[in-house]
Amino acid sequence: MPANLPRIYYKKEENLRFAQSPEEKIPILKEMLAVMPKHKGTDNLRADLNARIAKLKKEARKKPQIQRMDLYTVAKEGIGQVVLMGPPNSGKSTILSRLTNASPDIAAYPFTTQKPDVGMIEYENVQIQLVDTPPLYGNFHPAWLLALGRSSDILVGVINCANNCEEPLNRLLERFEEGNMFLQSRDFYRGDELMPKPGLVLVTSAREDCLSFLKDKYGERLDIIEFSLDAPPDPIKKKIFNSLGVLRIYTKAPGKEPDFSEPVVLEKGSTVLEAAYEIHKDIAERLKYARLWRDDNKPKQVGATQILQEGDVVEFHNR
Ligand SMILES: Nc1nc2c(ncn2[C@@H]2O[C@H](COP(=O)(O)OP(=O)(O)O)[C@@H](O)[C@H]2O)c(=O)[nH]1
Ligand SMILES: [Mg+2]
Repeated sequence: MPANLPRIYYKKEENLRFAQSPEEKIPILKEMLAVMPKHKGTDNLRADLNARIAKLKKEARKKPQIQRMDLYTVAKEGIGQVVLMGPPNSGKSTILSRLTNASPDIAAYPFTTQKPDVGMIEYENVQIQLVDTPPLYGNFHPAWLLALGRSSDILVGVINCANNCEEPLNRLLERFEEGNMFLQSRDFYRGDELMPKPGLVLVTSAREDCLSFLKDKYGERLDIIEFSLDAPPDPIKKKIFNSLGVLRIYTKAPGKEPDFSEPVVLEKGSTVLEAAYEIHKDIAERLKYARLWRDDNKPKQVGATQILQEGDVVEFHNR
């Protein structure tokens, strides 16, 4: 019997390739189990995944240094995890305090931030987790720092270009690459590089000529965005949301209005079936068709493979 797995399963399997420690791998394997339909065709695969999880748990217990790392893995919250990373005094903690309700220590000396600080960005009707980290500085960064970057949904490099324009960016990209993260913008993100990492770069204290130089030289591959304390934070929140590569849809029951305060958040390119899986496995397994409202047009009857767009309203109909 063929397994008939949803596409989201293969995406998670793909993420598994980049995970390096048991701490990174276990949650991904659990997510793969969660989206796997329950039937005879998946029995072997489920048993196999459970065995892999058990083995990884054993491995994690064996290594005491990994347990210490555990302290600083950050449980994901909201629609995505965004990790700020960069050299000392580049403005990471300032950015966390500007974009979220968190109040990290901010000071003009290095190593003010010793462990991850977490805040939530409120963007329209969703929340995005923002994580501030200790400095990535030569070889002096803690071992868990790069693992946190790899397991993030997007990585935001932070540099200060007050004294030097190109060098901080080059050094940061090199550090990331040493950690197996090839930072690139979501639009550029083609997945054909060995270890692509979607994200962006925030530049603090940059002169206008430096910013335009960096955008000219790196702009095709990377989103380079100015961060200034004087500017309103909303455009930066929007860029962060966009680089998550997700879309929001709204579900409704027949005869009722959709609740626009509670979006269902899906990866771009997701189908009606994947939306159903996101809500509940039963809805997905019993799906017959859906009604779709888009751009104020009349509702349309669509099937499971219909690709969804930002703002779609969907009504599921079961067998
Ligand atoms: N002029 C200016 N100073 C900033 C900016 N962002 C941060 N700073 C200052 O840079 C110093 C280091 O900031 P902090 O956020 O603690 O950097 P971190 O080490 O990367 O977390 C502090 O004195 C901040 O007030 C900015 O956009 N413009
Ligand atoms: Mg800091």
